[in-house]
Amino acid sequence: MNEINKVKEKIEAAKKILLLGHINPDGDTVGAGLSLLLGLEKKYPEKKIRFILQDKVPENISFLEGCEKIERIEDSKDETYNLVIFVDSATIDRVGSAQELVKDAFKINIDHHISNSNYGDINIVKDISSTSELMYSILKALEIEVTLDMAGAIYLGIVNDTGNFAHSNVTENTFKVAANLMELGVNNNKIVNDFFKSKSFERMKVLGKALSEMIFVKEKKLMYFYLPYEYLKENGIERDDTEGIVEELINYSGSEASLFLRGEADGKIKGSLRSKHNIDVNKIAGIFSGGGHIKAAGFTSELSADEIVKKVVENL
Ligand SMILES: [Mn+2]
Repeated sequence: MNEINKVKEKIEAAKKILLLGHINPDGDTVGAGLSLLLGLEKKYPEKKIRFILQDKVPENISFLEGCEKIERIEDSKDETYNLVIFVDSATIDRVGSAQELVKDAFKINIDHHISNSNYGDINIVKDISSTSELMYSILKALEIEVTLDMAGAIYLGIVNDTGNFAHSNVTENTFKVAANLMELGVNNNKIVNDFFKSKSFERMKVLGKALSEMIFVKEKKLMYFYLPYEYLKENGIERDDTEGIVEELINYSGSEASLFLRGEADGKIKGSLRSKHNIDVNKIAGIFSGGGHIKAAGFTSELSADEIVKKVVENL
């Protein structure tokens, strides 16, 4: 990793460093950003370092030690930074309104999405399970000691993006990193319970709705479900409550791909795609200017749900 020396130089030269992750933060963006925040704070106590997200950290992630240090965009409008480090964000747009804090700062882009546009002045983009797994090796390379709080954050990030070590993105290195984190004292059972087995009532109900109303397109082995915004609003369903629906849709033995569509307040539709074996859903998300990974991708579209389904079916 040649870039790492440049990264180190930039960190050492900067007085004020801003870390940014994506909108609707998940365990990986929080895990990668939080572990880096805690590590940098410890190694460079004289520097001002902040980790800012547009949106709130979901309940089932906020048990992580140090999570209270993560700030929201509205607390921090007027600051300027020498260095901005993006984590788990395939494009600059993914950080949402936090973009306005970037200004002329030097940009480091740390990510694992194959669709990453290499928007940084330095890009460390690797095809690996999670940005958190990547962050572990970056912290090591920066000679930052990984402590238990950082280890917990990284572990959760890996669990998030690998579906608890079940997806095809898991490699030998993923297990090696996980083993190292457990050596540091990570309680895997507690993290997995706090993260997965802490769903809200609304979340369980909306999952039930999805499972009873999902539609299967037999010719293309596609299982899909559309949740209109009105339903979300009327039933007090938060965005986090629909997490995981797309993964449930692909559990059907007959499906090779799944699509979950959710209406947004602005009238657009957010789409999530999953693939079981060989279908490249990154490509399909690309039709709607989205992206992600071969087996998991997403997009936002102004088309109607019917039009989106039609296009997806045509391209499968
Ligand atoms: Mn990720």
